[in-house]
Amino acid sequence: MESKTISGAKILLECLSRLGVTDMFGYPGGSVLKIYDELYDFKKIKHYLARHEQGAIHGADGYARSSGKVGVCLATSGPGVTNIVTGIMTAHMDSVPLLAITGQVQTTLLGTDSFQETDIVGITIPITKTNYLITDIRDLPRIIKEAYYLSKTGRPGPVLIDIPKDIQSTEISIDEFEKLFEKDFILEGYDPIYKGHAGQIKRATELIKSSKSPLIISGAGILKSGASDELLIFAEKINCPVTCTFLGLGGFPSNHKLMLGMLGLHGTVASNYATKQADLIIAAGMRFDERVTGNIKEFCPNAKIIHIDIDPAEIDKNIVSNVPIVGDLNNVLNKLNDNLQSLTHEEWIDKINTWKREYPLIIPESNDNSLVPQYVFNKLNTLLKDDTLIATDVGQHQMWTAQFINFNKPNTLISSGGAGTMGFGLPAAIGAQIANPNKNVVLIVGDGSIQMTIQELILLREYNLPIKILIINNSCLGMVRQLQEVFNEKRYSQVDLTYNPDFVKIGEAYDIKSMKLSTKEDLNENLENLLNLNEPVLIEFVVDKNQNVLPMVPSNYSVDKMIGKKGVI
Ligand SMILES: Cc1ncc(C[n+]2csc(CCOP(=O)(O)OP(=O)(O)O)c2C)c(N)n1
Repeated sequence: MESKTISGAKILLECLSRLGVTDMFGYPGGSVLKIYDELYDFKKIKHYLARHEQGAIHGADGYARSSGKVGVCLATSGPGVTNIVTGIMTAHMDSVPLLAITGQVQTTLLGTDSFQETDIVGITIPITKTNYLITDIRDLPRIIKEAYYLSKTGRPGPVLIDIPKDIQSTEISIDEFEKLFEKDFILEGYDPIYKGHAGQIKRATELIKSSKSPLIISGAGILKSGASDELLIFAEKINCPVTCTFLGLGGFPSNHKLMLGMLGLHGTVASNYATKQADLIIAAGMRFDERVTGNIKEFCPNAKIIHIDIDPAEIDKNIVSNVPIVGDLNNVLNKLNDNLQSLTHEEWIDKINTWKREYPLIIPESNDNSLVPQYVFNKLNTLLKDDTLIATDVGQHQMWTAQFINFNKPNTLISSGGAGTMGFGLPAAIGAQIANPNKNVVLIVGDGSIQMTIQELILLREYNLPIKILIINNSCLGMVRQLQEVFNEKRYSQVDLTYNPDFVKIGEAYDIKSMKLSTKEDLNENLENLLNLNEPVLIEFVVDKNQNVLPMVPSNYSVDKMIGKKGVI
């Protein structure tokens, strides 16, 4: 006879599945035993077994970033959940919709320092949109629905649900479960504003009409609200140059004539100069992070600011705006497009084009046949197709990716921006490939960062993921070495990675086709073919360690005070 009851663990899976979850990433343990037991027969959700919880959470993150769906990660209590804290923080900083489901010791043992007990709800308060400890199975259906809704609406973000062991194994009748699931939830005080205020939009329209040198700064909000098409119409209509934050790359086509590239710390000269001279900044879904503003007191000194964001907490947080508009960018830009006639700013655009011509990105010459990283990136840019998903890790390779690779399509860059989490790239690429089985996924990663989550390589083989892993091996922790060169008189403290493993052998040990490319000839002969193979491939590029990411705004300087504008410091 079929069971007429349902366990907390099964409720969790059933609710997730009804909400549309088809994939989850995780790692088992004693406190999630019951959930894994239910998963054994539950065919509606596919589980991907990472080899470290950090891999599981970044996997869920890459899945979410590349698809817009909610990423789900499951971890056991104690060391299991503390291993996902970095990933939760990473998702929180970049507003990624995630559900972290964690096991907890049974309710009667809470607060007793029981085996593998940790207060994960306490730990993650500042890095989740909200979090829950379940103490009554009857709350479970509502909370799962609520958590899912919260993670993906308004400004998206991670939500954590901590489920004690006894709640997972308690059973209630199926009838009761159905009734509980049907019930609507009420979220007091949570009411994201999607429609911008008409009066403010009118004020913005007037400012735009009277501006002589406007600049749009496009942030990740453009991508999250799916407003790239609206932005394109808007920028073309008012003939306004566009610059992007790092996470905003892809929101406006890199190859568009109005595009200036990235701004800020390693931004283009044209972008940073433009912020200095603009009389109007239209900040769209960006948060004036210090990597963008440099010395905030000297940022955009001549400009009025229109700031559009879905999160009211962002308005006037770092920069005080003249016209604040809280709302969804799609709606707001749509409205602005309706209000505005075509405009021209020829003089301003000419000025910007002069900067673009005068300060292009430089590829240093290598005397012999050896590889400089910029040469590799420039070549990659000619080979990678527009719809390729490009995941990166953190460091110089990440910034060269931002500078040299054209992002012409939305949501094609998957990278840890706000947190800058090393070890993010490989598992995030895995998540992206799982969410997008028909797309090409390429990971660009440093020799330092790949070693932080290298164990996840086995998932490429196990789940047949044809990801191309490109290791930029400069035998050092390049980005820190660069800082030491510029700020610490070349006292290269603990950044040397001469003792690296043999990456080709590592790839082969995971049964992945692997190859080392050390010269321009090697690269020109092999790279294109390797990128086109329909199987996982690991390519190690051996590059000059002395190269720096330039230009660069020294810490706390005004962004127009870049060093290395001509490619040398
Ligand atoms: C978890 C973590 N630890 C330390 C850092 C500081 N950090 C930023 S970049 C970097 C070096 C990265 O080296 P590598 O992966 O080899 O890339 P490269 O800069 O050489 O391209 C370090 C140590 C970080 N961002 N994240």
